[in-house]
Amino acid sequence: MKTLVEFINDKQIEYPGATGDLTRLLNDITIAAKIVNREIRIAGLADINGRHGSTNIQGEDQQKMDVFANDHFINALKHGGQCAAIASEENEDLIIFGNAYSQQGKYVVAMDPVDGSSNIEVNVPIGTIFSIYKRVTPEGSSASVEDLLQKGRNIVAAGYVIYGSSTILVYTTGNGVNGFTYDPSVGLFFLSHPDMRIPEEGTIYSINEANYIYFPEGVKRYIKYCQVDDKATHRPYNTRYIGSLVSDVHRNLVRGGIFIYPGNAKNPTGKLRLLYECAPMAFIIEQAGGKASNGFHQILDIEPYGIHQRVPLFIGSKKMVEKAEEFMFEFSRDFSRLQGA
Ligand code: P6P
Repeated sequence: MKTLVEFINDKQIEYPGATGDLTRLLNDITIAAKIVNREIRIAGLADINGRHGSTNIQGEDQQKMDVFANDHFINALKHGGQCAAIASEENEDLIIFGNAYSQQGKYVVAMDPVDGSSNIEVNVPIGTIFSIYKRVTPEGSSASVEDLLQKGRNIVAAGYVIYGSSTILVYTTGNGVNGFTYDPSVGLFFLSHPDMRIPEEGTIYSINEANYIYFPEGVKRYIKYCQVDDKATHRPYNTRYIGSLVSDVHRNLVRGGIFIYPGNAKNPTGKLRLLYECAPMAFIIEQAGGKASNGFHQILDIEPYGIHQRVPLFIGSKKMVEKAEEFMFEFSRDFSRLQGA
């Protein structure tokens, strides 16, 4: 039963030039995740349910847990000294650490401290999403937004924590994907899902069909494709939609499937944020053998222009994403118009 700390340390040994800074940064994230997990597990008792009474840059009601988690992740990263700045869903502006200790940090972090937090009060699984980049500005100087506005291809490490029936941390440093289950009785994460690979095909499609009439034609055609009765291709597929990105993607990583949050007539760029939702999840899924795009271009190749930029997301089993992309290309005149291309 290898612990997460042992696993990270073993992996570090595989990198001769490693200094241990990334190891310490991953451990800082793990500490904050344990604190968040503790509160989520007793949310109904800890006065952590419901709205905080403020809104975030997205204009969304902040949940008490959003603020609690954001504070703890920022605190852990600030005092860890490896991180020079954070882009968080909960903060309009970049969080730049001004102390000299943090300014020496080699890395910056993009994070969604608690994704899907409104699900807490109905006891639906939620998650934390993070990605780590090497800063492009000189160590010792104050970090800046250019340190975060990097393509997902530049991600050094990415992961998520799913606070579900069990708490599992899934992460990659670009050399495969591994999952660790938290044992609260000893306060440790243990390797439970070694070398995770997403099936190339699946029979689950995950999309909020309430928005059907606003979808691009290519998405509508793909949904109808999923519903065709054809036993040879295991259709009709099953539809599953939890309304929690980490949960929907984790299920597909384990079982196979596709998750789609498309652009639509109301929101041409969709709802999900590139930097701290789509890119980290895309990095993880690609590392597990899957695919992630905006329907046309791979998520990891998209050059960000803003830390809260939104993009459409098609993510999951490689062949399923490619089939959806075929429909998008075939009917792209509609999507390009939506995208204002
Ligand atoms: P909708 C949760 O609010 C979230 O950001 C993701 O976790 C989830 O996939 C998506 O929004 C659900 O959005 O519009 O279907 O409720």
